[in-house]
Amino acid sequence: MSFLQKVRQQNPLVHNITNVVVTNFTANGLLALGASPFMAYAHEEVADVAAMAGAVMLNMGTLDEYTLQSILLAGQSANRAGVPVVFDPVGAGATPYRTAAARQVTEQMQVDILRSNIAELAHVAGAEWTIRGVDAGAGEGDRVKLAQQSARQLGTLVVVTGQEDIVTDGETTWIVSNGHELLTRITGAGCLLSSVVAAFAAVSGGREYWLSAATEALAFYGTAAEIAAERTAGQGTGSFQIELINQLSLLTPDELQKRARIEQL
Ligand code: ATP
Ligand code: TZP
Ligand code: MG
Ligand code: MG
Repeated sequence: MSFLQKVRQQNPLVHNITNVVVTNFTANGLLALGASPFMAYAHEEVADVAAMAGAVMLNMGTLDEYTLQSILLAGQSANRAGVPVVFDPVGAGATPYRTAAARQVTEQMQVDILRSNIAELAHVAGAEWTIRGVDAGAGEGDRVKLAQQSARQLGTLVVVTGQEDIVTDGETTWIVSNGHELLTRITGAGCLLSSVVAAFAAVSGGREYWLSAATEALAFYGTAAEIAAERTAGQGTGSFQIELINQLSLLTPDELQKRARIEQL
């Protein structure tokens, strides 16, 4: 059975601490996929919610001190409960505050899967890369090597996205080439993807399957975007955004298998 089928069958609870821009889009995207979203931030409850979840997704898109504490409490509780933790360090490198916060997160909990663009990853790992706001800037360098080195250094599975996506634990590396340029024209495409990766990790069956679960999540999401772009050709980016949600609910495991573009390095 594919991980996609397992998500739809098991309806995993995904605890999200995310940003104010993408909260509704993320909840609807997870529901479309077949997962069960739960947004909870209060210091009084995040540890309880994280421990009962199938996976936790921590995102610092609109960070402040309260949310940073929520992230730390939730992540540490998930670690104690053996719940997989996905971290999306939105805007790491854009300001010293964000870079320091992202490093604090990786130091004070076990991040299991780090999902970001290449620039954010570089700043979390302390490598050089240019960044502009929350978008990846143009940068030179070998993305694959940087991802592999960072995975080893941070002791986490790294999922770096862009035109081509990289999934690596530092040893085994997969490249996923599904996706569509229109994903760069709507906000929250990366944030929702991080939550989708968390949903797949939740049903994966344990850490030895996270790499293949994340790889399938990327192919699934990219394929849904490709079909959404085909269905809304000639329309605006708003139609694409809605159709992406539709396709997250409609894409079948068979269609995914036919269209997935995955290769092992
Ligand atoms: P950024 O802030 O750099 O846009 P992000 O957090 O939004 O980063 P992306 O790298 O945009 O995350 O990844 C979100 C999704 O968009 C992934 O599925 C990725 O494969 C896809 N994607 C990003 N850029 C392209 C592109 N140029 N062509 C095709 N797919 C893309
Ligand atoms: N500003 C702060 S968080 C955010 C914006 C626009 C959303 C970023 O979402 P993504 O998925 O990284 O594009
Ligand atoms: Mg993007
Ligand atoms: Mg992002």
